[in-house]
Amino acid sequence: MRLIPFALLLVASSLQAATAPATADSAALYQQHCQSCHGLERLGGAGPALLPESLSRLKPAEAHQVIRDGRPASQMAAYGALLDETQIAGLVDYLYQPAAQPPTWQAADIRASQRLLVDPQTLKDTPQHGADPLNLFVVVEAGNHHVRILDGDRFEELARFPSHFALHGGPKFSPDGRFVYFASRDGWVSVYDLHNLTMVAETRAGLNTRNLAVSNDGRWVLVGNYLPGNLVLLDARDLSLVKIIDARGQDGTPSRVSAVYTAPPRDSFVVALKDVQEVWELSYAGEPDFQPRRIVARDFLDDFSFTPDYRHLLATSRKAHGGQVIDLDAGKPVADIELPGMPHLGSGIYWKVDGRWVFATPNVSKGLISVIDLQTWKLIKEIPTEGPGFFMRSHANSPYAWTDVFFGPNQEAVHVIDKQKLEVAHTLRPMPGKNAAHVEFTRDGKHLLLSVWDSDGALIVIDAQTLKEVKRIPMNKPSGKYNVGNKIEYAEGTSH
Ligand code: DHE
Repeated sequence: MRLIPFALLLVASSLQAATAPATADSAALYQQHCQSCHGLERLGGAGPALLPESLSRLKPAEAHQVIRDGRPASQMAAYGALLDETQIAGLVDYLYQPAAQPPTWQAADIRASQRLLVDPQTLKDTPQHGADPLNLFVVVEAGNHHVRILDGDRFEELARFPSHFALHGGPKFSPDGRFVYFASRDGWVSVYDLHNLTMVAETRAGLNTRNLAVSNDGRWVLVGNYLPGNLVLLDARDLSLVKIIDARGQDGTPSRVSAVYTAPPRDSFVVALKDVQEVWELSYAGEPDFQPRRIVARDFLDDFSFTPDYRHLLATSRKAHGGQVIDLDAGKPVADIELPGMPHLGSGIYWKVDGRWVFATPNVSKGLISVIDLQTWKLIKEIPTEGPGFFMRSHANSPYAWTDVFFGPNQEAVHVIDKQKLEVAHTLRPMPGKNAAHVEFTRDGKHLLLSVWDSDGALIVIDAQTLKEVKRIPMNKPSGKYNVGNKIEYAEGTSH
């Protein structure tokens, strides 16, 4: 998917907010009031990192308000009584400026950050909660930086615990579904034991992280970073550092890492680079050396999806005004797919129509779902929606694919698409006026959980056949939720 315009939108809107220029006083104010929580070099501590890279999603006007009024339900205090408006505006300007010395995060920093949070001897090897371990849901409650574990049969909560600030992307699971791995935007990687409902270990793998992947043999965690631009390989048992792999193109150009995924049938990690036109494949079969196999792409890559056999990957291409298809076996791009708007191929899903695989992708700039034939790479259908969308989900046992209307005035709507007719069959508005978004099915596909992204939002359980609401669990911006069984089986219709 080509995500730049959305990111640019955030940055562009942030540039419109007026700020007073930072002065020498601003740096001193930072040291006096902020440094103890946000770190000496703004790298983060008890509070999040405050580097420009970390703040790209927060408008300066919002930062100003948080400094003045504090942030509810967090340790961020209000400084309005201590600092005047000009001092706050100068401080905000200071935070959005690059650090005088480019920040570094090296092997010694990663090693020093690693913490074991439980004595492994005390952990039991069987589930201690009485629920079906393969039908648990891991729910990220973004509004208050917590995670909930739900029993996917009874939709009851088994555990709730605080996460690092701003988890992002899908958590990933060990092959047996026992351990779940989280990444925060500030680079913290944590592993949680779903049998014992306890956090096991954490390590800060970078300063600004994209996402992580877990190898299909459960031995390795690979973390993709924007800052520093690298891949960090961790031992999946305790998150100790194994190796740092600099992200550089074959001509030495440094790059950020857009995304990393595991490709189970290939026993490899596949990595998209953001600033050089290369895809990397790193095998973890046998005794791996994690040397990247480089595939030259036709364009820069952001997030991407695999075809069902993991032979091809589909990524957005601005040059092709749509998507590029890369053949991992042949090691080269094989097709361009012309698509309108800004397709979000990383969120696409596949299913069969008349025995042929199709791939459907939402579009972050146009109200439509593009459906592509995976044999011919041709666009076969455009399904109109009420506005641009972000996520898509289905299940092999469901006749429907679900997609949101994430952007624009109709963001309360969610479309239910008939997978065979390739048309919207139903449009639901689960909480009028509030953003209905991300969906995930139970392991058997009989129910689905839908997020309403609002501080006064909810996780809504829906019967996948009748589309009737079964249960509503109030939550503060539940972002993604992930079913253990679907994830470890890399099930059709869910994210991988
Ligand atoms: Fe995400 C997944 C990139 C903004 C919520 N998002 C991903 C992944 C990538 C990505 C590469 C896949 C990671 C994985 O699952 O391993 N996201 C980006 C961006 O580049 C972008 C547009 C801008 C940015 O600053 O990063 C972006 N993402 C957002 C949001 O604003 C969202 C809506 C709220 C948030 O939490 O920040 C958001 N992204 C999500 C979620 C997933 C995700 C919930 C997991 C989807 C899944 O079902 O697996």
